[in-house]
Amino acid sequence: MSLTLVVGSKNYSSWSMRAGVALSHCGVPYDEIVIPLDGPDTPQRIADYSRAGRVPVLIDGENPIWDSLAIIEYLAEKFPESQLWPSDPMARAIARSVSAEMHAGFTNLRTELPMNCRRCYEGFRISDLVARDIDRICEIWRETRSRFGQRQNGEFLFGPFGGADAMFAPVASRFVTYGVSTDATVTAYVDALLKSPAVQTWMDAAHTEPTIERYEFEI
Ligand SMILES: N[C@@H](CCC(=O)N[C@@H](CS)C(=O)NCC(=O)O)C(=O)O
Repeated sequence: MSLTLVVGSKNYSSWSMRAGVALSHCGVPYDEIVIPLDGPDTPQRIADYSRAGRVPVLIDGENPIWDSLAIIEYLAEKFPESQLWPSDPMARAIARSVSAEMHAGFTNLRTELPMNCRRCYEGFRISDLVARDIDRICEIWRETRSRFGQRQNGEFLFGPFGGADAMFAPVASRFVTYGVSTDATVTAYVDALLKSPAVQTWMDAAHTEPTIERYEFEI
């Protein structure tokens, strides 16, 4: 069966990044279709692959899977050797909980700090609502690092790179873009995540894409 991942512009599409990073981590062959997010035909091009009208979409053979977290779950089942979820049931449940929390929440951060992998906005003012999202994200990272990641001698939330890290990769990119400063534990995790091979591959591709003016802003 052939795998095809349909994503939006890599520099701006954070949901695409989550699926793309997870699939790249699996180390299996796949085709990729990148749909620029600003074209007049963007909705139609996306609709060709998903009636939900959103990217990412993973197509396995003839079958589309049209949501980032559902894609990560599918990859974890299809490629168990990739260890996208921890083997311990409680660690796995917590990895899924924090991934679901990311998927369903942090709306203020996602709205006010859009992903832009190749920009660094100096002096960006973080609103109180976004600061609340950032505090909760850092709390998740500190707790999972101390309870699971460090105990496993890994650099990531649950030890080795996994699905929860893929879900938070666009947040790590935003921390750099918007100059979010935190403590040593969080900084070390952000560094490790951004240096991980799957994230690097995504960011390198993002750097070569055309700019979409309406997603850029000056401060
Ligand atoms: N819950 C979905 C959200 C996907 C989503 O909102 N994707 C955006 C791009 S990041 C999209 O497809 N936008 C369509 C458009 O801009 O036309 C997921 O997790 O995959």
